[in-house]
Amino acid sequence: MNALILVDLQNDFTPSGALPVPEGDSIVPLSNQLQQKFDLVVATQDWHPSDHQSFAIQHEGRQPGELIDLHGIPQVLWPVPFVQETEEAQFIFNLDHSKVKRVFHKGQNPRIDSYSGFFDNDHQSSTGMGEYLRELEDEVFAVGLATDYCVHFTATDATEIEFRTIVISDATRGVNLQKGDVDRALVALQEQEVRILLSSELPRSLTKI
Ligand code: VGL
Repeated sequence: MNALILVDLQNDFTPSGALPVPEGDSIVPLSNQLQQKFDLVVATQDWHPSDHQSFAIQHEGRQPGELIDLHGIPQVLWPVPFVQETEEAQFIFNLDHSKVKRVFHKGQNPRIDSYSGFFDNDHQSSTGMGEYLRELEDEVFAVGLATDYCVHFTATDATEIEFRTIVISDATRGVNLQKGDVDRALVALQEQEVRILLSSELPRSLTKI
């Protein structure tokens, strides 16, 4: 059986958001369409407290895009995206979420980021998504934002905890803070035995993939 994970399809990634991803909102219609093929659809949302330490503004003299050591873990500093309960943290307005069975919030601990939908970046706390999916499915597909951060980390963790993992690459878009980040993320995923497919390569029935 298979599940689709919609990764962080949230307003702050759209062109008017705090962390616009080039063409971030363009994948919403495809993400809507793909949901129809799946037995189960779940979603993740970044859900930061307003003083989250991944925000550059929390570190005097620092700018978004800089890399720091945050309690022993490398951390890119960001503007102020995905503050919990705000409109900017909600699903992108035209995302159909009527099939979404569960939404897993991440990044709620102000001291540590959570790019993955499964665990915080130190792998100490789980969102519960792995346990939830494990009871129901053994194969997971990921779409969403951003290819080079949350999709990458979510798919890496999925394969590490032994789901068969597929990223549908045309239903993702990346930040590309450094040119080539998206391509490097996709290569790294393949090296971790994550399959990268285009939506056009998906069979009509997903049970045989
Ligand atoms: C993300 C950068 C910062 C993501 C979240 O969802 O991919 N990227 N925060």
